Amino acid sequence: MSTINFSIREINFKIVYYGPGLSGKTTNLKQIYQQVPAESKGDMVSLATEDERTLFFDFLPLDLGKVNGFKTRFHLYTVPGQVFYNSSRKLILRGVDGIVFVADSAQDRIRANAESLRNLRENLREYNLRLADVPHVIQVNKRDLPDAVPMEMLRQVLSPDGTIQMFEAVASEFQGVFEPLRAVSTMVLEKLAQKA
Ligand SMILES: Nc1nc2c(ncn2[C@@H]2O[C@H](COP(=O)(O)OP(=O)(O)O)[C@@H](O)[C@H]2O)c(=O)[nH]1
Ligand SMILES: [Mg+2]
Repeated sequence: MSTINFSIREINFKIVYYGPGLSGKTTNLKQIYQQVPAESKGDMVSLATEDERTLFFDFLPLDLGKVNGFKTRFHLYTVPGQVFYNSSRKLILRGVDGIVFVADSAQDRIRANAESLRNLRENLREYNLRLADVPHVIQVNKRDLPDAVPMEMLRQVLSPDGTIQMFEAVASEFQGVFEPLRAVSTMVLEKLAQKA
């Protein structure tokens, strides 16, 4: 749910990077943080364990220019992927405007991807939302892996009806990082325009 502050002409959006553990969600935010000029970003906040795994979330505020005279501020969040952090994942979905689902191309993560997508749908239900209600795209990350599963197979698993836009990425090499963010941001803005 976007929040609009009319007095300072600013719209805030919440984008959540969701997906199984170690698929590259934090890497996306770090890469975005590095590429965006200082005046367009706030501090990136990571609450991580000693081995750098996301404990609660990573957070990055981004200013993505003006729309109809309103400053658009995007708040990017990631979730921890480990099974036992489901309460954190659920909490971070509160008020979500858009979702980038980061899938892992590794052969042995096919099930983890499917399970995480199922978990996303289940957690959204707690807010009376269906995935179809929330603008979302899939980033298929780690395309550089020698055992990367063919895109077509991942599509069968994650979007069998072909309705979800999918983007190939090597987030660690900064490939395919901005495309899914741009796509979901556009969808979020279009949805807002429809409501207005
Ligand atoms: N081979 C490869 N490794 C990646 C890629 N993106 C991220 N990684 C690595 O995957 C591991 C987990 O990444 P991280 O962003 O912490 O995953 P998260 O649990 O989803 O936040 C790290 O070692 C990253 O360097 C990629 O595109 N290709
Ligand atoms: Mg992480």
